[in-house]
Amino acid sequence: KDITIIGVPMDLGQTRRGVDMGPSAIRYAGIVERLEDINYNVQDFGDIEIARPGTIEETIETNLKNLQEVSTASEKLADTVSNVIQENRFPLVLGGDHSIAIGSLAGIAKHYENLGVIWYDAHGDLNTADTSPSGNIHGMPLAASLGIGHESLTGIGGYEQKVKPENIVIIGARSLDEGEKELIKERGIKVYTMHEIDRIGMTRVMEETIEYLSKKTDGVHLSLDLDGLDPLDAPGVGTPVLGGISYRESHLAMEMLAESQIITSAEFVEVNPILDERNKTATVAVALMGSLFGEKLL
Ligand code: DIR
Ligand code: MN
Ligand code: MN
Ligand code: MN
Repeated sequence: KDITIIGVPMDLGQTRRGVDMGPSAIRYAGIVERLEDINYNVQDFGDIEIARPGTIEETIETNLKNLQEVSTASEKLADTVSNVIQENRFPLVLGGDHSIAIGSLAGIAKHYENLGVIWYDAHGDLNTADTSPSGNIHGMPLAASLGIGHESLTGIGGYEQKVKPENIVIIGARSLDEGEKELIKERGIKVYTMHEIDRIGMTRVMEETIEYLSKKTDGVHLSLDLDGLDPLDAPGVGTPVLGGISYRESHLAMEMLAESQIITSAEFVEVNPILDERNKTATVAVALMGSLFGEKLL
């Protein structure tokens, strides 16, 4: 399938500057060439325009940081992603912080009856204004996509629920806030924490995930936060957490997804070149995208 790359230079969903340069860093690491080398037709849409903080008048009383700017950008991204799917192309979204998943999912989910989501992340991103310890919207996109949280986030695209809890699989979790743990139990969201990955291995985690989702979904979105990986392999992220998924395990996961052919859209987020070591994290992201799209050694 033909691929359209959409850059989202968003850094307003959290407080460390530099993640807005993620799309540039990933392009510089050679994503277009990498996908063309395995015979895809690749179109680079360029970047979604993001307002600078404070340039949109705040009309809402809230503890959520940069809510209006994030919400405005999310609507733009949702429209763009939706158009790409309409053109029968695969949307590959490059972040930017993880708040952009709100817009991606809003644009994607309306094209499916039962969208599945793989959330590859150290975190659950299941906070709301009430449970968030930080007020950072990048800790909320999965909750917002379930229809839980501030209506300026849940209402993007003109509808509330983008994904059903039983169609979500979180992989790599090792830092969850209390409210997120409650939501996971209450809604029955499937989670493979680092404990399960260590215990049963990435092979079985992916076999089970693919089996679980392919039975009941008609499309699967991969939302990959680079902080799902161990900071030794992906140091250029804003909220690193020790004890993460390795580079090798992540390649295996992407290769198994490629074989399964269940992935219908994807985003790679939280690459922050200012916090990185010689663009290592963007390079890892590009290598993982290569595997996701079927690159093989032999
Ligand atoms: C934390 C951190 N749970 C929060 N979340 C992050 O601020 O809500 N998500 N870093 O990727
Ligand atoms: Mn995240
Ligand atoms: Mn994360
Ligand atoms: Mn994050």
